[in-house]
Amino acid sequence: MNKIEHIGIAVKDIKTAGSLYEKLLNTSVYKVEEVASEFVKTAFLQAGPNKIELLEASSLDSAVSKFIEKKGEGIHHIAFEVDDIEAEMARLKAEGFILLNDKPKPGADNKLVCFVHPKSAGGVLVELCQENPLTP
Ligand code: CMX
Repeated sequence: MNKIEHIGIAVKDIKTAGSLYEKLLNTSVYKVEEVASEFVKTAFLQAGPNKIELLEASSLDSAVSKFIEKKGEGIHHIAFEVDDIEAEMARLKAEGFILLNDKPKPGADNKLVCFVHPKSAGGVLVELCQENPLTP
């Protein structure tokens, strides 16, 4: 695995949280994107080399909605950049980690992603991210 690609933060309202994080990080939201397949609205901020993804649930069925209901707003996942997501998924599976999808799936910000269940990863929801070669 390479660097941390981003940190995902669950928020109740992406506009309110966007303003808060813009002040906190002294930068601007540079991209807002709805990921229909994950039932989330996302907003991205860059602070130096660090990327933050704000996540608002767009449906009560969303993983983010359940997370906020149980734990409140806060850090939801850590995403690591990988060069070869299928190889990394095979490696983690062989090591006994529980993958939440069998194949890489399209995620926000032109990435192919796979999530690792927090129960198998020390209580942290981990995301693998690879640039999606099919998108510009
Ligand atoms: N971080 C740490 N622990 C988490 C968690 C998170 N983000 N989300 C849930 N958990 C915990 C729950 O609190 C629960 O703990 P306890 O058993 O101790 O109470 C445990 O994980 C298991 O929960 P579960 O009932 O099996 O499953 P949930 O319905 O809570 O779903 C998860 C958890 C991880 C399977 C689900 O959130 C998921 O599939 N996530 C991957 C997809 C996703 O998060 N999409 C949104 C982001 C998309 C994007 O970044 O673009």
